[in-house]
Amino acid sequence: MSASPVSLQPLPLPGAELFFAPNFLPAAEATALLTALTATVAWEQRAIRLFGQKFPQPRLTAWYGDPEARYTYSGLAWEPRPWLPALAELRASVEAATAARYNSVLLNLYRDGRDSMGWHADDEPELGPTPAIASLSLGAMRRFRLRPRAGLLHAPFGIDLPTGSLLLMRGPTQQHWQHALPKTARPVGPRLNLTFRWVSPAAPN
Ligand SMILES: O=C(O)CCC(=O)C(=O)O
Repeated sequence: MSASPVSLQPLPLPGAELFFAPNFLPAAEATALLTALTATVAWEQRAIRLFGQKFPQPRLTAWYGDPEARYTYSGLAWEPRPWLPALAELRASVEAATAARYNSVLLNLYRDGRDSMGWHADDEPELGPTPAIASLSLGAMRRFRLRPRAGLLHAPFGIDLPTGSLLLMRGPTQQHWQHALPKTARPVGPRLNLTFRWVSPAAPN
């Protein structure tokens, strides 16, 4: 993997610690990874319960990690699948670039502009209060949005995440900000996101 070391640039936002590397992976490597992961990851479309009804999530997902990295969000429990070699290699380079440890990765595949991720913060107890979450983008440009949580007066913030880019959220970011990956009416190719996380039992915050 030729990605590291790279320097992550800080993105100033009050109450957050955000860092960004637009060219974490070379374009050709990002394209090859998108093709390989789309074909080899065990994608699922899981259902979430809303207002007493079940709805399919508007994206495909998968969870890989160390055996202890069990995770629950939106009422869905995840048992980690064993690391694919490509994911293990990426974890090592993301750890080196972000100076943090990760024992799992959540993959989200937004197949077209109708797929999305709603507003939320990654504030589940098993992530700890100040989690480092490293988000690698592959495929079509991904518009990533942040908005302040109650108590923080600030305008919403948006950033375009190109293929091969790496965004790190850490420190108190999840306490003060929510994030989302909205639908788009623009014709758009697949957008793939990998978020590397550390899930308890022993969260290294
Ligand atoms: O696709 C994205 O960047 C959003 C991912 C996300 O919010 C999450 O996995 O919690």
